[in-house]
Amino acid sequence: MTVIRCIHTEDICRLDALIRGCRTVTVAAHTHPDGDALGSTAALVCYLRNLRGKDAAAVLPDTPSSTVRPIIPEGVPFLFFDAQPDACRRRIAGSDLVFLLDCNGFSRTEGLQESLGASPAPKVLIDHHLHPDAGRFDLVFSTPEISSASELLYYVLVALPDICGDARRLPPESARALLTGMTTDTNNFANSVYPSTFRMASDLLEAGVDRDDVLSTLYNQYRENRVRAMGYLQHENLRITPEGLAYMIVTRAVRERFGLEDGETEGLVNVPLSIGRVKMSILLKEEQDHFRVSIRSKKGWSAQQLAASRFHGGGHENASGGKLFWPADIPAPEDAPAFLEHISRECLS
Ligand SMILES: [Mn+2]
Repeated sequence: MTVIRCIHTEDICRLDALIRGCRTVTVAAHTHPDGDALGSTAALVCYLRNLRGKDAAAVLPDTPSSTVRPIIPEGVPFLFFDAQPDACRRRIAGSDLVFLLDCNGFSRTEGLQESLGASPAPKVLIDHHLHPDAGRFDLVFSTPEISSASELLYYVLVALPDICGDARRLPPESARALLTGMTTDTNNFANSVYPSTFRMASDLLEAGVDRDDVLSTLYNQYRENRVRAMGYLQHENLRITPEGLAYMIVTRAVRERFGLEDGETEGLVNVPLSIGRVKMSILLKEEQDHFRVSIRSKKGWSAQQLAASRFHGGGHENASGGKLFWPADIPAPEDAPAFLEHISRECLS
């Protein structure tokens, strides 16, 4: 069986004891949930409900976009803070075990932060981002040397005595959600793939997960507008600096023109990296008083450092995110291109 270095037998025993001793479980993840956040939370909730008989529910800071929402299996309880703040607060207050997945600390759970921090329940972190806020948790499974939170959760679940290394014992909904989460975070086996990632995938296919159906759910259900907007942004909006920084800015006007929904630009930031001379790619999305920033970099250039030093953010070495505020960081949204050109000269030459 694959051994993931951050998974220790004594921690698995403690986790098993925590699960045995609890009744009501909250499984939380980061804001703007992506496929990995949804896949991993859905997988854990299904495991806890179907195999351990617990009253488990996922509680997320905000409603997922329509592109990733189909990842949630039917009938699995999910609560979203932006839609039902009181239900989320009650759920967290009434839980005697709390998990945080795909997220290195409570600070990335926005509206949930206060309730999660105030909960006296034991807390378990299962995550693959850098710099885990380990001091706030009773039990931590964390490593950046893995594809996704879904993969790490897979190896935690199969180490538990009731699964005992046999993926076929996982509830089918959990198995499918784990493969789905890993597929989205690796961009369908394109980045952050480790030997353990392929092993997990083979195990899950052997356990009966229908990968064609997973891929169809993820990549063949887009709206026509999204495809047209992607074409427009790459043709009309993409700029590449002499130093090799590619950037695109999804303004409110672009969003309105194509009727773009939150989440529909997911993956677009990766596209410019296919150009030989591009070292880093940045996508800005205009919000109320800031841009949401996604950064991807090629090997040798750190998206993580740029996100931390210029965009109040972080993440992974080659895939990070953050925010760019006005008037604090730039005078007005129109000044974003000049700001990016400046960063390019400073950081990439
Ligand atoms: Mn992830």
